[in-house]
Amino acid sequence: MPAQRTVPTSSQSRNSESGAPAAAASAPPLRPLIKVALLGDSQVGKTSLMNRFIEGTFDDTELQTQGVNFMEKTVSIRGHEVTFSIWDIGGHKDFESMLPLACNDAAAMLLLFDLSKPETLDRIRVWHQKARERNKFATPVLVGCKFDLMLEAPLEEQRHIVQMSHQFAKAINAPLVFCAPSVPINVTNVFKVILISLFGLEPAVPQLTRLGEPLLLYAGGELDLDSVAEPPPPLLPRSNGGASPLADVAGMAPASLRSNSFGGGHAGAEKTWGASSGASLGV
Ligand SMILES: Nc1nc2c(ncn2[C@@H]2O[C@H](COP(=O)(O)OP(=O)(O)O)[C@@H](O)[C@H]2O)c(=O)[nH]1
Ligand SMILES: [Mg+2]
Repeated sequence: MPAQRTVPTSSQSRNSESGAPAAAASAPPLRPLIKVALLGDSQVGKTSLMNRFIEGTFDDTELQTQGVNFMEKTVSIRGHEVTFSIWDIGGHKDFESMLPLACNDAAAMLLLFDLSKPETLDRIRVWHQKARERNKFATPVLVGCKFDLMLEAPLEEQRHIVQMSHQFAKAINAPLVFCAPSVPINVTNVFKVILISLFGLEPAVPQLTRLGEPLLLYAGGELDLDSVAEPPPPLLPRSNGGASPLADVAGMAPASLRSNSFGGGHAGAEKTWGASSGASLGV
């Protein structure tokens, strides 16, 4: 079963004067926990996506994740807090033994491939099938990573990978997002799309549908391959976020971070950024 708790309603937070039991007044507010499994071949960008979303950093060295890592981040959405628990699987041969840790109880699975290596999209079939054997309910999102590298390919190659990934997303009934943790582009939006899909929220995130754009397709959004987006200005990797015309839209309110690992992996710092500012996640 997906790990979900309900967002407290105003009636749940009534105090004893308004008729609710006294215990309810002192109980901490319930906070939905959304477990997200990161799946996909080694080196496609899973750890980079997690680090960029959780810590706002990017490391361009090639580190091989060992075992399974998880990190948590609490964000504020429309006045309520939700916690993402993100599980990042290593790319070692024995990955199948790690799948249960990442997949069991996941509410969402991000199926990642490298937009500059079409063979990693083919492999998504296997990842999807193996994950489904373990979890029939998790909401899938197909994520093409390293969008900055894809823009360096000839337009016809770009068109091909866009069509193939769109076809695959439709086949598994999944939203499709192209992102680049390096810049960053669409990193926050990946997690907004999870919330939109899980909670059926009325989205305030515009869909991006044209060739040359970092695709953002959900809720049956269709590709528009007849028009090509203007070539973007140079996409410069940034180690700590920053403004870029294609960069993530703002609106994420980090409340707290926690990381851990099983069986080794990147060192995970324990860190707190203080309470949520109450800003909306913007979905
Ligand atoms: N150009 C570019 N490189 C990236 C991007 N995301 C990750 N990388 C690089 O790709 C390599 C593999 O990334 P990593 O997150 O470790 O992949 P994982 O094995 O799937 O966890 C690293 O050298 C990253 O720096 C991106 O958006 N653009
Ligand atoms: Mg990794």
